[in-house]
Amino acid sequence: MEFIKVTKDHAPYIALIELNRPKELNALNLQLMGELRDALKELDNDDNVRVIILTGNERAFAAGADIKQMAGKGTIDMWKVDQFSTWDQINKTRKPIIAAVSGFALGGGCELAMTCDMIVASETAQFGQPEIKIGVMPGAGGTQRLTKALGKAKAMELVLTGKFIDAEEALRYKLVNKIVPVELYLEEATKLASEIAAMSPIAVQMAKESVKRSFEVHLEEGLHFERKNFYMLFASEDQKEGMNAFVEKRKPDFKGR
Ligand code: DAK
Repeated sequence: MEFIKVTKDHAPYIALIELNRPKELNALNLQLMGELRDALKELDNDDNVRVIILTGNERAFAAGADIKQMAGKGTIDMWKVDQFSTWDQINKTRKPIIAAVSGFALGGGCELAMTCDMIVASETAQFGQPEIKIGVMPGAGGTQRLTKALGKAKAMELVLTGKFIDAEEALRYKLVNKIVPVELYLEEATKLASEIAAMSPIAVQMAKESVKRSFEVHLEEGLHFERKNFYMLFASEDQKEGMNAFVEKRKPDFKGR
């Protein structure tokens, strides 16, 4: 891996993926995106990993797709490149992914953070979809996810002007879970990840799947999906452990079975 760094034992059951093209503000070139896809796939299959944190560095989470790599491309070049496999992989990763964002999260970088399940932001974080300023528009979910998070008026403003919003505004619009001082953003993301990692990983993954489903289907269908997952969890040892631990007034020890 040249452009990302993967630490599997960042904390118990928590893997850390760091985007690592600091000079280019973590601009997402094709190699980086391929590495990210492969790492997520591997971590999703690793029983010792329950939660994944995705981060950049203090200055930039990611300043978008690599404009220098895209500049000379034509439609067919863009179409031929298998870019969607990375976004598909993020979307289908069963384990929760927390984005720990500091500095710029722009264009594909903002889309990447929004595709994660939660965002812990440093007070220096800036979010935006500035593609309009370079003659294009968001292409990896920005018009959809930003609109769902911010509502039509604000999303339209950001997408059509390329303006950024700061961490405070992102929190107000419920784009991020919390804001913390810059020196604490990774620590806070790790705390949140650890809380989740202490739960049954099967229940966590089914709950994540159910919450995500609410974005895809109408209420009746979503409730039906949720109910099936709820019943399914009674086939797990973790359900017995969790409920017995409650009755016995002790801490549960979930095994992911
Ligand atoms: N691509 C390539 N290089 C970038 C970059 C980018 N997106 N962003 C920054 N850099 C490079 C700069 O060129 C500079 O490199 P050198 O000139 O030193 O070699 C270095 O990073 C530092 O940047 P600056 O000197 O510009 O730093 P400043 O602090 O002055 O400004 C900035 C920071 C973030 C405001 C500025 O760099 C900026 O505006 N960057 C571009 C932001 C942007 O427009 N992002 C959107 C890109 S388009 C899709 C998947 C993804 C996408 C679309 C489709 N499919 C799956 C279909 C995504 C598209 C995009 O994201």
